[in-house]
Amino acid sequence: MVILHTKFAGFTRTLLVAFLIFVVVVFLFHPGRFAASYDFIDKSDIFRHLVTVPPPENITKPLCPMISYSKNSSHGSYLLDLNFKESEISSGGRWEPANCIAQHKIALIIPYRNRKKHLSTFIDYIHGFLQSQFIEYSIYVVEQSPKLAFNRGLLFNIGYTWALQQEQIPCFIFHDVDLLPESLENIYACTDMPRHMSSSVNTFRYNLPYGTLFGGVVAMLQAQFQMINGFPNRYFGWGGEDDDLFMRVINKGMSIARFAPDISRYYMLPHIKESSTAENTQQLQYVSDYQDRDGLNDYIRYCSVIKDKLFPLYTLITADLQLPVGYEKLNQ
Ligand SMILES: [Mn+2]
Repeated sequence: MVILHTKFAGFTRTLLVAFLIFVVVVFLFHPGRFAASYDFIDKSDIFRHLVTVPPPENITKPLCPMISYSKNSSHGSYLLDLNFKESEISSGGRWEPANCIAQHKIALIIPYRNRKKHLSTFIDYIHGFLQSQFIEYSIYVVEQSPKLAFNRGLLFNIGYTWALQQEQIPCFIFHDVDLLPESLENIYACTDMPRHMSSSVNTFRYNLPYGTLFGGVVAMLQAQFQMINGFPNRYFGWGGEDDDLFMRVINKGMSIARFAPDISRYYMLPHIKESSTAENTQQLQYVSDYQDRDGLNDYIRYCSVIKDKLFPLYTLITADLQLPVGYEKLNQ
């Protein structure tokens, strides 16, 4: 009896240990472990927050249909199979629906260097995506010359200003070249608050790593972008400029909007992850000091030559950058 009891106890202990190991493993690898839960606009409220283009006075065509949001959306878990006809796209990557009046008009701004494969994959995908949503759009790729470290924020400021010189655009989408939207419910349009569109990315197991993340894909109205003085120009190298942008929005009394996680899904084209630059992280504590003088209103000091070239599927803006006088003293 005693022997039996000990054997039984040993077995229970083994079971218990196995169970505890199981719990720990589940805890460590659970997809939600690093998730920051976030507020988002309820599907039934999205139309109330979207900012549409007012239709022209005498309309000859019907307005394009809006996306219908179903309660249980069957979101794509991977990339969509979409098509477009190159012959229907105007030189420089412009398009508008032929048979209806678009309710959204955007410019897509994409900072770029050395990612040829990503660029062609992105461009081929996004035309079909935007056309399925009946968006009137133009695509601007802003390429930085090789000599200085990559400056994502500065390239956005350059692309924004250049696009506005070509045409009147109410809504801008600032887009990384390696992110592909997975759901057609993720409408490429602006909301009454600056909008973070890429809150569920596959490389983060479709979770938001931290609540103030404002990188990847962001949509802003012209007025919102002007109000925050655009992106900062001083961030060379990887990281920081997106957190700076978030603080700019908050400093001006706005907040950010997001859509539900199942709508905001993105697939990131594979690349080696870079690590953030120490100077970039340090600058973040001074954003409110320099926000009004570092941004849209002084980016030109960083530019020597800017030119554009119209390709069939996009406009390429090439920017030759320089460090402005006094740049070394910025952080002293
Ligand atoms: Mn990336």
